[in-house]
Amino acid sequence: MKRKKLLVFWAVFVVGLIFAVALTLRKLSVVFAPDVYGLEPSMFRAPQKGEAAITTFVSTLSTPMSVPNIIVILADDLGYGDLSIQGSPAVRTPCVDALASEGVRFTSFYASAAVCSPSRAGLLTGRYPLRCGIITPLQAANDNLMRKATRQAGVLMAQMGVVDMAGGSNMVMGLPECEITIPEALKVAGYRSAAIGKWHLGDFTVLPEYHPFNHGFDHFVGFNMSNDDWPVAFWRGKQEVVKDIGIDQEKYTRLFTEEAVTFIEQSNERAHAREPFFLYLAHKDPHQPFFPSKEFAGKSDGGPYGDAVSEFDWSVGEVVACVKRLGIEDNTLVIVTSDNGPWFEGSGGGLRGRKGQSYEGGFRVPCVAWWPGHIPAGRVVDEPAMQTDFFPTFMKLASLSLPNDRVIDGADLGPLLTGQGAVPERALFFAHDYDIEAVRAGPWKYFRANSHYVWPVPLDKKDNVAGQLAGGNDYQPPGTDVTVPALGAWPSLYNVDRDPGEAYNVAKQHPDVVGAMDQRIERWRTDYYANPRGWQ
Ligand SMILES: [Ca+2]
Repeated sequence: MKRKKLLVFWAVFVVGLIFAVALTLRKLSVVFAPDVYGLEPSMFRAPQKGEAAITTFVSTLSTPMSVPNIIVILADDLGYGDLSIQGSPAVRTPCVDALASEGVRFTSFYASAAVCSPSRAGLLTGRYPLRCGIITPLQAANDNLMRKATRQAGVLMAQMGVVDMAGGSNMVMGLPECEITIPEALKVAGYRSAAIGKWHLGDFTVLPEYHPFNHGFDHFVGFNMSNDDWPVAFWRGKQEVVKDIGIDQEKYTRLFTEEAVTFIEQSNERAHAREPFFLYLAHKDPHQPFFPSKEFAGKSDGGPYGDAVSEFDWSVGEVVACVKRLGIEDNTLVIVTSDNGPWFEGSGGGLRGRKGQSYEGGFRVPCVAWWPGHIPAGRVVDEPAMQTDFFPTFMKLASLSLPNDRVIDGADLGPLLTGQGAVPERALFFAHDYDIEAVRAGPWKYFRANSHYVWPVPLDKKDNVAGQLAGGNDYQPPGTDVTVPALGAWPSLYNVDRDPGEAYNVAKQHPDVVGAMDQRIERWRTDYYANPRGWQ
């Protein structure tokens, strides 16, 4: 009995201690939080015009004879170099390769962020994810105390500049309802939409407002979170089917593929004949941990990662085969891409950096678009583009106006898809947490800083503790005011047309470009902090 009491005492003591540490870190993180941002979570939840209907913001421009079905197949953490058509020596991707040879392949295509949740928010809204308050992967709403405390420690350390782990510092717990997503807008043109696979835009098992049904999707089968966010739940519509899939993940790529095929078939049946569809098939592959099914395990030369890529490729083939079988290929646009660069495994194809980084390896992803009769076969487009471009591209195809009350950051890719023009000259921005670290315009990519230079220690940031310590290595010849950086010179400028590996900093040779690019970042930051949501 005495022993039991003692155990209870210690249990209460340990839990209390964890609470105290977590609360202290939370308090400290507020003390250390840089207030330059001036951002408040409430800013990201408030709609501009109350709960107005979508038709207040999006309207039909004309009544076209027909509008295309749209399918976006999103890989998770698939690297630029993981396609055989882009040079993978270890993985064969015959289905994506075939799509590229029958369609268009983009070689400078960027995700809107270098990690999952913000990237998906950018893809679905056409806006930089900073605008909706999602800067880092969203966490489970009821995560355990230890993980919450660890994250708070990471936030605190990040704010002190010791490590670069801002995880947990999102302004919101999921995609705010007041954002307008692709399926919400397409609904104005009569589209029926499905999300199949990984959601990761709010843990709707605890916070139902973040369910895909509240973001314009009519059909959902998939996970609430990432496949490594245990517990991760499997849902069908509004029904939780499996509370925690654990490591029983082998069946899901096939299951999601079959669900996608069923959705396409149903959409093509008489009952839905007049409804175009939008399918967002977001696979878990090849995000780690890798659980390829029996049919693929051990079959590639790329280990379990390569097997997962092969299975993703197979899934693309199945979806395209379905479209061809139904004879709707001349009315169906299929896009295959990835939410960010490769993480612990996978290939950036010679690009510098990986997932989480603003270098090309973090942001530049595969992108193939296929639409027989509309997209000429076998084209390669080197012009830069970003996943935020999908929203305005699809609006144009559906003959819809862009929302009239907010900034849409993307541009219509129609001219690049058809080969009949270009997109207007513009800049693409690369954010890491709340910092715009880099900008791409024309051949140039300019960095003010890069927090992940040596992850997770941000040695390159001279405005924080770690950076200042590293700066101690700078050499100053006695009696001079000259300082020679020992670890790296910032800012940096790369000509990514000639130097996609970002190997040669040419900032000193092109001070005019540096100046212009720096101004572009500064202007964007100024506008953003004055009007974070981009309301117009
Ligand atoms: Ca990802």
